[in-house]
Amino acid sequence: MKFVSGKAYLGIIVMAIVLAVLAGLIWWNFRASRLVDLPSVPPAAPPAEVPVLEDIPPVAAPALEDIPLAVSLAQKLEIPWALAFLPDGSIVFTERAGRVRLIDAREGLLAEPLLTVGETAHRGEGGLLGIAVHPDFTSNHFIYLYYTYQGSESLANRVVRFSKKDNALLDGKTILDNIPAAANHNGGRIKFGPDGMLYVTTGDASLADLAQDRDSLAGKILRLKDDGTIPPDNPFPGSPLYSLGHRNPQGLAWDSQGRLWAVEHGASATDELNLIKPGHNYGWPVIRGDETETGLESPLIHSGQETWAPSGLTFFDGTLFFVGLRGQSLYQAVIKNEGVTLQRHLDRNFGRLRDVVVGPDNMLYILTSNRDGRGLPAAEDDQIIRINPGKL
Ligand SMILES: [Ca+2]
Repeated sequence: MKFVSGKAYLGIIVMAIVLAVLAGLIWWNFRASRLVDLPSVPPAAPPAEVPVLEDIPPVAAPALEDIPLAVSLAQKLEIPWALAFLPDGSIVFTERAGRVRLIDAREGLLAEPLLTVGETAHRGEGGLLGIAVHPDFTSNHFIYLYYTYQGSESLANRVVRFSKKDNALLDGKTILDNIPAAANHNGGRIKFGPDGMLYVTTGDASLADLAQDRDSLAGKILRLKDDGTIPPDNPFPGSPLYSLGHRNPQGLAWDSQGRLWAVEHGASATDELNLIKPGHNYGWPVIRGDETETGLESPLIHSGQETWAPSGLTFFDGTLFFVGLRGQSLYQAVIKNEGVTLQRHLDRNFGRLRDVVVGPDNMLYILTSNRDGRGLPAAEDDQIIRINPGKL
């Protein structure tokens, strides 16, 4: 067509304008919907409270005065019992009903447990208790648990080794079994020592005399290789026993000299802090408090008529820290040549406390135990709380 009438030309221009406006509207609508689709708040930053090991400068000099005394890292947990750090700064912890959970160094607390131990017998003080991370976790991915289960004839405790793969614990292998159990006095703390051996605390299972019986695993501190076999240099050849005469020890820690310390629940009071020597007998139920007897070790300090109900124990900056359930405090035991002085921190600030661990950031991590049937839980309980020891 050679000729376009003025009217038709005008029509084309109007059509072009309409199309352009429509295209603009569609583009604007597209842009608008993209904007609407973006998160209204920035993506959740990795929780600053959980440090990532590699992010910590080699000569870590945290400005302690800039870090609050207490930061809650996780809330509404169900009776957390023990926690341990993975090499990347993540935290693994147990909940007594049978769950192993993870606070990922970048993603925070995962809703799904790494593992639910279906056979956990969560009765009285029993249940899923201790957790330990193998010193060579980076290469073997081993995580160890201590838990109560219903055996064929009675309750028993066992230590089981798992392999962590992605966000699961797999391939459970029992490495120590038939530890006497009961509703009360199950021990349950497991930790690797500086010698690479796995140390296990057991309670007397409410049968006090078992603590003096060298053929019973009850009322002892045990020492095992990482596969559960007995180290050749144990004090009693062929036996996993490292020390005996314990009532209900639930805290283990090594000081800077490599010495092993333990705390245990006394009978109604006289809770104990002991320096553990291989093959020694810590006296339960023969002696208690200040009593002495040849061949038996008296505690370095005990709580007298008070009750600490001590559980987790850790060594930090030249002193021992342990937490108390009934005592509802973080206790600091300063060891000097002439003896031990005890200081009390966080007195009833967070209720009952079950474990304390030093993190890779030189902060203390504590677990509350207010939902264990003996506390007065707040809405946020139970919690994992990071404590700045510089502000105690
Ligand atoms: Ca004792």
